[in-house]
Amino acid sequence: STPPLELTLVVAATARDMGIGANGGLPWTGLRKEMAYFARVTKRGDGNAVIMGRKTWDSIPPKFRPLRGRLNIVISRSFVPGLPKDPAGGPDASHVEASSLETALEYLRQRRKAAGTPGSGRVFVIGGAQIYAAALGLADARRVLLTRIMSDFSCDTFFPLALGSPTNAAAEAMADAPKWVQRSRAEHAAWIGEEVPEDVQTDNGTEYEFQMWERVD
Ligand code: FOL
Repeated sequence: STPPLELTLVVAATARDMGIGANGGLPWTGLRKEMAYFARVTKRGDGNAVIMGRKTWDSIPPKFRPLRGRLNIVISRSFVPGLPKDPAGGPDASHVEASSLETALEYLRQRRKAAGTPGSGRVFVIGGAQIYAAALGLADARRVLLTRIMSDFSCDTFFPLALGSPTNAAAEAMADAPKWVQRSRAEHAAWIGEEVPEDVQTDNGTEYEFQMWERVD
């Protein structure tokens, strides 16, 4: 049956300052095994959806767009307000356009009444900063699959939540701030449905580590 609509944010960010982007794209090139992890995890299971902002959509190479095997939902304030329409040819033909994260989620809630259709599986929020911030403001945001990039890159866009950094302790001490905890490698593996490597990964000379964080409240 259809799982509850909970949001999982997927992000790769620098360990030092949670940098996620530069000049309209990713700050790094050639993290091929990391990108393969992103693709596998967001595809696994049936009928998953990926929600992204318009700038992130524009940043994906056209040959990979829409992201295959997933219902792509793109958000822009310039899109027609109200409940999104399925594109001609059905919801897997290309992508669905929504004017806000809220209307995107309303659209998915409607679709999920019919099990076995695209959009009835897991829902991933894949950026960028504005869409992550909107998602983190909702109680539906339960989990962050964070790839922590150990090397430093110059960034102009940042993930709007400090996970596992000293500044987070201060944020968490504030009243009402949601608390985020890092899950074990075994819990992470069980949720994504594949083994999670224990050691630091290296692609193209860049070191990184796969983590899963969950909101506890
Ligand atoms: N999360 C993580 N962990 N890594 C990322 O690189 C990442 N990138 C975005 C959002 N969350 C992320 C946004 N940027 C593609 C390109 C850029 C992008 C997201 C996806 C993309 O082309 N994906 C293809 C794989 C292409 C390939 O195999 O090289 C896909 O099918 O998912």
